[in-house]
Amino acid sequence: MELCKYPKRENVRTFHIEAIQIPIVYNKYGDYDPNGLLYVLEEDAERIQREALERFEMEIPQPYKEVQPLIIRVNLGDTVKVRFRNSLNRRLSIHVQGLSYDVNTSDGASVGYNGDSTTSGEIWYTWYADKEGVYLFHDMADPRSTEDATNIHGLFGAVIVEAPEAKWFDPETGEKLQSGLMADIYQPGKPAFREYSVFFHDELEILNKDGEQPIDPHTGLPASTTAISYRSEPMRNRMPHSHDPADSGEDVSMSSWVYGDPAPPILFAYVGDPVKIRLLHGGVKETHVFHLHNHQWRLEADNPASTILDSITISPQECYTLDILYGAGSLNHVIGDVIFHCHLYPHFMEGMWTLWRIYDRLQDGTGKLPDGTPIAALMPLKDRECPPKKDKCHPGYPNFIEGRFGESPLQPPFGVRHLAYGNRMGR
Ligand SMILES: [Cu+2]
Repeated sequence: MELCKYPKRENVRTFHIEAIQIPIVYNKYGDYDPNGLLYVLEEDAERIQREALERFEMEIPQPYKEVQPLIIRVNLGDTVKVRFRNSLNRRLSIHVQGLSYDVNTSDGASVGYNGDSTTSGEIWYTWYADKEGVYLFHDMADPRSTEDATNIHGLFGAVIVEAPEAKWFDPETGEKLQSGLMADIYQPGKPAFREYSVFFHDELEILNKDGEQPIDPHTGLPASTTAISYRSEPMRNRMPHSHDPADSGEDVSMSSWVYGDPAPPILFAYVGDPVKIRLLHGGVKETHVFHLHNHQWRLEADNPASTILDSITISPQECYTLDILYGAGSLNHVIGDVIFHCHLYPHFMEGMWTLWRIYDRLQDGTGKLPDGTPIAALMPLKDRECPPKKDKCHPGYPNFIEGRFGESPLQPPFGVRHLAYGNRMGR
């Protein structure tokens, strides 16, 4: 057979995407955007709308887990075909940044003498996945930054180009994954890794549970809200429980023992798991500084001489892949909750922070957090040693800490001892 006729794998991947409009609830305190917009896969559209509206109608509106920025994954070398259906009462599009496409048919924009590839109905886009990495997409039919436009309300997502032959699975169930912020990625010849997508976005249109503009309790002035992946945990909802200055320290105000878990998606791993964070700025307003505690990465992942970072400035519409050195828990094999946040403190206070939770024992879905919330199962990566099971003497994080929900957190056992105060384990 002539080499040029040698059969090759059919490498076209097709996605059917819609845009839906629903109120997006940003946290358990009922803060919400009444005019939320998001891209979803067509097969999920009806379920997501129904479930999200049901929770929105509760006495205090509650978030629905699957309301999240759309992430689709493809392999390097794939041709990506997207059928975009728009049933909303405005022109919309999908414009991808960084992948190749024909500007006349697949730009998702209406620019100069180029063809208009925005739509009021249905359109097909073709993109070429010619480089590994993470690529933001968003609506370019209305590129304005105002509340009348689409970006502020969440109309963005991303395509991740994985290694050739890589496959992706649900970290909770181990099943094949169609879309989702978090995935376990298996690739030939290299270790499997946890993949976490983290979208920063800002200057949202937010009302509180009573349908009013949220007010900063310290200034009495209107409070802004910043977000990670359609969720936000502003400090105005986590007021100190007493006037004791110790109750307003960071170790209390950020603690899940005192207030429960923050709203933005928590990242889960077993200690030592290889990890890539796909960091994106979905918004169009402000620059942020992504800062991750206790871990570092190289600015250029494949360059051993490259600068080592634990913070990176990210401007609107930028994307980075952070290949975390030494994996979850870093060199000191830390277990527990590791915070990440915008390092501009007003943004941090307005909600832009959450946790990376690193377990030491197998989580099979039967555990409970101190506030009673079930702990979701986490599939161990199959090419690593399975984490040990819990037993009576080794309940695993977070259950080995003798904390009580609603009370100030304690030091971990045999952790930092304070002679004056001690801790309950030490007494
Ligand atoms: Cu910021």
